[in-house]
Amino acid sequence: MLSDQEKALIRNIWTRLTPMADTIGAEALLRMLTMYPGTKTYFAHLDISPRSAHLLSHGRKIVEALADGSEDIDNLMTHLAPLQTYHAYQLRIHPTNFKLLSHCMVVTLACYMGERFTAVSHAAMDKYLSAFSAVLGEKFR
Ligand code: HNI
Repeated sequence: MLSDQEKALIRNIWTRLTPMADTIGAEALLRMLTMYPGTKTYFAHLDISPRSAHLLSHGRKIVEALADGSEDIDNLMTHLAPLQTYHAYQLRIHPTNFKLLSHCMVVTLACYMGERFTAVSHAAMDKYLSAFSAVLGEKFR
């Protein structure tokens, strides 16, 4: 469902942003935790104050997983199997939460990329994040 052009765009965005993965990821997380306080229940064991070491390191993991997945968009299902199992069975993250984080990630990208976050990039990123989220949420019962 993503065209080759969109896939290249997504890869390019994540490659460019990986050097600031911790900052971007932590900001997206903080936006989610602030706007949707219910999501805090999943992070009770972490220090979620702005730019805490936990938030930065967790933010980095998220962005790196998104960047990594963008290298293999046609095989997200296989590629994300371990992360899918972890989120569904161990962490038991309700799938609605992936939409919330995806939205906050898009807002964060818009803040950091400014004019480079074009309508075409936005649409492609929406599609990528919803495909990624669909896989992570699929096994939840
Ligand atoms: Ni998520 C752990 C990636 C959405 C709650 N998460 C991870 C890890 C990665 C990751 C990578 C670390 C795995 C490991 O250590 O092996 N998570 C992602 C991605 C998305 C996402 C790419 C969305 C696109 N996670 C969410 C959402 C929530 C969430 C929406 C809850 C609202 N994730 C967690 C929690 C952990 C976690 C909780 C464990 C944190 C810890 O360190 O204990």
